[in-house]
Amino acid sequence: MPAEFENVVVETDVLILGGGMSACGAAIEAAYWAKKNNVKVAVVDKAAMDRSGAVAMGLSAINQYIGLKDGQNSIEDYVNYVKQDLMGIARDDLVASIARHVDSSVHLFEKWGLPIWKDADGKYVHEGRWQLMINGESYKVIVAEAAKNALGTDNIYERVFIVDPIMDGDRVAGAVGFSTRENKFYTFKAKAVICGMGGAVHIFKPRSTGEGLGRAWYPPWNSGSSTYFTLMAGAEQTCQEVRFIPVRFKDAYGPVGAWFLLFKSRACNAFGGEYMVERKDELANWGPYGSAKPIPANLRNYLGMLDVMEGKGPIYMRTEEAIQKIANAETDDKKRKKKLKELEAEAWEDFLDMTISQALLWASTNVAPEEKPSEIAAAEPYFIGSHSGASGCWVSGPKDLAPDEYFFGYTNMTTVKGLFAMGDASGASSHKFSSGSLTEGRIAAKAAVAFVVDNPEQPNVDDAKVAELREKILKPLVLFEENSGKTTDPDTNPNYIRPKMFMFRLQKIMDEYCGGVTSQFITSKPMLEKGQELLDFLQEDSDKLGAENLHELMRCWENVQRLFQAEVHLRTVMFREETRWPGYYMRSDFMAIDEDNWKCFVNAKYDAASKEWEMKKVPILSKFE
Ligand code: SFD
Ligand code: AMP
Repeated sequence: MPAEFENVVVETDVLILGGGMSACGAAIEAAYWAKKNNVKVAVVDKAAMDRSGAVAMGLSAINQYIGLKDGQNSIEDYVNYVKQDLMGIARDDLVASIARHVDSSVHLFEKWGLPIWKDADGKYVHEGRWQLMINGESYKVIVAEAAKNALGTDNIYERVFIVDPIMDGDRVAGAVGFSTRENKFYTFKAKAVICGMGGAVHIFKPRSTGEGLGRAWYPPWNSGSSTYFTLMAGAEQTCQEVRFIPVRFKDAYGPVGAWFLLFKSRACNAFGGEYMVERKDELANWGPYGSAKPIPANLRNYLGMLDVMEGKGPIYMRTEEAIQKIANAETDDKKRKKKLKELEAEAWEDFLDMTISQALLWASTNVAPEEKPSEIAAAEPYFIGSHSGASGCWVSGPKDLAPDEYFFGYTNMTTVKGLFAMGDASGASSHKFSSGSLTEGRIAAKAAVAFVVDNPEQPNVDDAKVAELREKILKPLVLFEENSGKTTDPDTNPNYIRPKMFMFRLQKIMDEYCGGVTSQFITSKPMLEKGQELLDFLQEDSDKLGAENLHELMRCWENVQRLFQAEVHLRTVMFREETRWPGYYMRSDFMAIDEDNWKCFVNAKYDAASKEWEMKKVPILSKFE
């Protein structure tokens, strides 16, 4: 019960929220500048940094590497690529800010011990133009070790779940949360806070239900904490309509990048038709982006979806064809056999490094990728500012790259004084991936230390407000304790709702009304309005969440955070009256791109006191054009 909870107060200068890729980058950079400026730094992660966040299972590629030193590509090339891929909606200044530093982060990974594939000449092996192949099962362990060495474990708080910000007027003053293992309520007081609590998963009903429940492409433990925390602080959000729908190997969500780019595989429908070829005329309907190279991710999705809607599924990744084609390029029989073995090993390692369940599914369904194709499908929506989605905070660009309107003091600071965002938490700067997220963490941390040096006074922390937050956060334990004995089955009780049931309700609303898998990613104003009405009821019921133990308390708050991620998404989809990213979602009432009226960002803001939302259009400006 709450009375048994110890109050733990931590005072620091820079508080890093999250322990993932961006947070590790932030910790490393902050530690360096902190020593020079006598500034204290702390990291808080809901899990254990060695295996927390999206890279927990490892990865098989580093998806952002520019190759500046070798003159392979320029920063402008990358900026153009990202902008085209996002159908014209991206912040050039932010993308360039990361791109100009990302190579140095990749070189650090190698120095710390990450094996990056090399060819016979000692050059990195590319998966595609921007991607490098790695043996990345231990990627996160290696990066976390560097972060821990830089900061010292005394400054790292693991298994502490952050819920709300502490505010001093318009300035952030810290954060509150609770231990997921012990009865401890944490108050972190800080002069600057950097938010890197990842993206959001399980907002929409996943394809994997029942016995596969919980399996997702992106990590299920990233539950929208970044969006919730920054919304509650009053930070402006951007691109919250730009969800990411990844095409993945069906049911175990194995990524497709290595197959399309490294193995150069085709995807075909059940009748052998290749949608990227047969439907290429459709691309002309989508503005200047349909002729971009590569074709934007959402348009690639869309062409496949059209096949599925016409009943031409399943869609298959032609792994067998791709492997045989590469092996058959060897003229000598012995070499061909050797090559085949190598390719088989690479195919399995791709998943064993990154999405182990896909390898398990192959094994359990007798798939030999060199012999049999595998089904692929468009997955449920995810919120991820670092991949091919764009949702996150509206942050300041760097002074030298940002147009005046996009510069407000410190790089990567949100519209709230002292609050910074990075990785999945910062928006409109897609395609940063693991390497770019770590790089953005470095950039944000350097700026946050500068903010603390310029603003050395500790903002005021109102103890009464903290006590109020503590009561609110621990309330689900009280509701359960006081009421669970009143029914024979603790799952069915009129006085509280358990977090799992709450999550199912949220997912059903989003799936059916906001363009999830079962509605073929299609929605419209009337559907969204109905969805909003149902979300309002869910908002009311969120006050009645009940938790049996600490683990369920975390589940309760994860789902409140998901609810706010859902609402800001739904409202932004409703506000933008066009279909700009077919293949991510389609507005059946505005089934076309509208360059004249909607080639702009849509930004959203929440006022926690009045519970009111504000939506607005923001022009796309660039110093690059
Ligand atoms: O193949 C709280 N990603 C890929 N990146 C690449 O570079 N190459 C790939 O190959 C990529 N692919 C891929 C990727 C991810 C996944 C899951 C798969 C495949 C299967 C993307 C990157 O991983 C991603 O861009 C970065 O990791 C994003 O970094 P960041 O820092 O924004 O998020 P994080 O690493 O998930 O960390 C989040 C942290 O927050 C913590 N946290 N802490 C306290 N309180 C709370 N309430 C919290 N909520 C969350 C988490 O524990 C974590 O530490 S491929 O598909 O393209
Ligand atoms: P994925 O495995 O789908 O997450 O993709 C990994 C990387 O490859 C990302 O940078 C994608 O943008 C890119 N990618 C995946 N498929 C394709 C494709 N068909 N064409 C171009 N780039 C792709």
